Amino acid sequence: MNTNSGYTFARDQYAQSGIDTDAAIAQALRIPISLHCWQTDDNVGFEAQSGVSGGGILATGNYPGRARNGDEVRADLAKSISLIPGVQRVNVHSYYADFSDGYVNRDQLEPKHFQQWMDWAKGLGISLDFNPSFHAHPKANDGFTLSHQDASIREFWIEHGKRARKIAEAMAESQGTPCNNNFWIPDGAKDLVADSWSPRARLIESYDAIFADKSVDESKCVDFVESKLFGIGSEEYVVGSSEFYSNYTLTRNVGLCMDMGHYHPTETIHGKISSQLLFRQKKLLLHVSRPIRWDSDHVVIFNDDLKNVFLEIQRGNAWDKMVLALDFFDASINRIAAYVIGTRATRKAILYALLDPSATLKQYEDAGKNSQRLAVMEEFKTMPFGAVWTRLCEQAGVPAGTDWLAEMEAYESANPR
Ligand code: RNT
Ligand code: ZN
Repeated sequence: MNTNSGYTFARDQYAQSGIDTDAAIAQALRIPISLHCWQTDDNVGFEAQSGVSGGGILATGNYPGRARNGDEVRADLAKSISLIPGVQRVNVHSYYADFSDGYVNRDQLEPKHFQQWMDWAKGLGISLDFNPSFHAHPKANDGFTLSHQDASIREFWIEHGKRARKIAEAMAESQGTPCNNNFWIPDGAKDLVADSWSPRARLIESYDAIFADKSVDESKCVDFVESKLFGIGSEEYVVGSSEFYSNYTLTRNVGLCMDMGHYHPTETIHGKISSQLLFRQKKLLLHVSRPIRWDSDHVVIFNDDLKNVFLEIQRGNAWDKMVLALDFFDASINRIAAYVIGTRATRKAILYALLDPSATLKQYEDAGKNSQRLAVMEEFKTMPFGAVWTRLCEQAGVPAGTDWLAEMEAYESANPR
């Protein structure tokens, strides 16, 4: 299909509003998106020894093709990345460590357990991000980790957090770009608690102990902590709430992670971004996700919630203050498809935002011309955006439209699991 004429028309249409589509494509391709390794294998990881799963998160569905080992996880990620335009990173969780020299518990992990990941990333020309893992482990069975009432359990998890920072630092050194290191803990309770205070007080102490290690170079290991409202088994009470982490990160100068699925079921996050960023020096990490009812992790699609997040970033000129990572898992569809659909939707929403007539809207607003502002916002929804997206894919050398489906199907047939 010759899409050139479509693009020429689109470029002219946008140019009439002063928008440079070529520049928007170039910028959209440069913005890194971190692909979460845990979609490949439905969050199972490589710790067969621990014998537990879940712990606050759960991938549902029985579609075949789950990756069963490190090689399959990495092959699936590489295949997915080949079908997605732009700069991608890969986000590794600590339960995806390489145990070929023998299993070690999470308080014993070292950079060498992730050497395979670092070598692989180098070969692919991409960078890694990291996550200590506080779920799916016997010492998380009570539903509490860093905020547990038992000091020995807290100590175990504090040590894990400290080691994760060293691993992230090693990744940064290996790849020559900072490694974003995200802490999410499942701590909370299914039902009413009598004391919501003490776990939070202990959580402050535990994080302070983890971040007290000043030998870690914070320009290499960039730490974030992720809030949540409720989870499976923590429906009533979550220790690390949004308010908790907002205040913790501000007073400690640690990065905040906002997951789009971690708020009330009808609550969206775009309106929160400026309120957060205006108070901080550190970047904001976004877990791009799609909440549906009780689930926070459906495959991301190009919907209003997603568009509004990136429009907000564009209108505040805040691209440099954001770190973008994906967080969804669906075991009911092909795992490559999940990545390709979700990541392409994310990059599509980035491009969409970069084509926004932000300057015009602001001029109207400053002049009190709110009818004009609304009219232009509305008109832009039907601009020939699809042709610009197609051009972006072609420029990046990845299949445009749904042409990637044939490659996914061929890969699926060639790799029966
Ligand atoms: C869980 C958090 C967290 C996890 C990953 C696996 O609710 O969103 O980010 O999904 O760390
Ligand atoms: Zn998340």
